[in-house]
Amino acid sequence: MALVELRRFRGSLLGALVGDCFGSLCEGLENVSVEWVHRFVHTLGGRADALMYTDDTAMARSLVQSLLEKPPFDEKDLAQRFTTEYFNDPDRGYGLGVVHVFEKLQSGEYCNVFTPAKEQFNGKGSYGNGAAMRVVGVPLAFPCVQDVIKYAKISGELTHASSLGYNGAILLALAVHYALQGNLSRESFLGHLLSNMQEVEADEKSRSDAVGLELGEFPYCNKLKKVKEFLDKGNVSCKDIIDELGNGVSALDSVPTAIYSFLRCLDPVDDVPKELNSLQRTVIFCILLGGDTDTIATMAGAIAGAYHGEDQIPEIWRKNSEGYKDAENWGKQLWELYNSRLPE
Ligand code: R7I
Ligand code: MG
Ligand code: MG
Ligand code: MG
Repeated sequence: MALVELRRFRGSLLGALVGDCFGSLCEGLENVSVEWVHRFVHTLGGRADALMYTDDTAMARSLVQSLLEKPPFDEKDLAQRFTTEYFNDPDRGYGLGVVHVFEKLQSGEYCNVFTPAKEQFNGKGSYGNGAAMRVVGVPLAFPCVQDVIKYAKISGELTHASSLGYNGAILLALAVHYALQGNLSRESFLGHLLSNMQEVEADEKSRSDAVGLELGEFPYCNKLKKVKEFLDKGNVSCKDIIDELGNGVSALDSVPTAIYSFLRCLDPVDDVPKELNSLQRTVIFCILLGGDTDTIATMAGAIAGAYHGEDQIPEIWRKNSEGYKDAENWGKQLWELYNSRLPE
């Protein structure tokens, strides 16, 4: 395996941060106007305060810190960090269900840190996008695909016991993993993701969870095929993207949309200001979709940042994002960790 450049690690954490901070302004809106987005981009320089990050970044930060301080992976430490962070700063816009997991972990009545997540939604576990939105540290810490899959899954299972939830985290982690390698064609990028997800979704629990939710088997693979179809078509409308790929709070309705947004924004897009580079375009494109904008933009930003590198995130974008210095510093530390784990 070849050495991966530092700019990609910092780019991925910064892209994720900017996506969350900027996207949070529109979370839950059905319509985000092109005029509003243009005004936002052009007045960024005059803002007095940085935009605050939300639960997406709060949890991503806990995961990165745990990966750096408790290698290779310590689920108890991670559960503790998620919980402590939530109780220190609960008003970051957390999902409505996941707070029960933190309350149970805090109660001290659970010795197995995975049990509270299994009790969510009448024992079915959450299929929200919370496991995917925070996973970026995993592909930045582990160079080997099998480790990326394994730790994306375990880190997700602390809050999201439905395979629809943690498989979304696996897919997002894989997308960042392949983006880090740079220089992939859209076809080979999607081809790698599809082949990995065919294996991931073939297991018994993935099949039965998907069938139980009336989604049919291999729901992520089917969405990836739709992503390919849309890219081949070219100018697919916002409405078709929302109808077919989704812009909602479930992982299945948001992770493939983030992947699509990254790939579509490799080329210029109508409605996005022309002077923006590919990474900036990706973040703005996600915001224009409306719905779960902070989360879709943070996931697409993580992929785009890994692919394009931090050079595409201008100073003014960073400075408007709370905690950007941490992203820069942790990007460097993850880069060192990743490279130390490359096979000889
Ligand atoms: O997944 P999660 O952490 O939420 C992340 C979202 C992101 O948009 C963040 O920016 C933040 O705003 O929240 O939190 P969960 O509470 O586990 O899941 C989110 C939502 O998905 C839940 O509140 C439910 O509305 C829905 N959901 C389900 N609904 C029915 N049945 C998740 N799983 C189920 C389910 O099994
Ligand atoms: Mg959020
Ligand atoms: Mg919210
Ligand atoms: Mg969100």
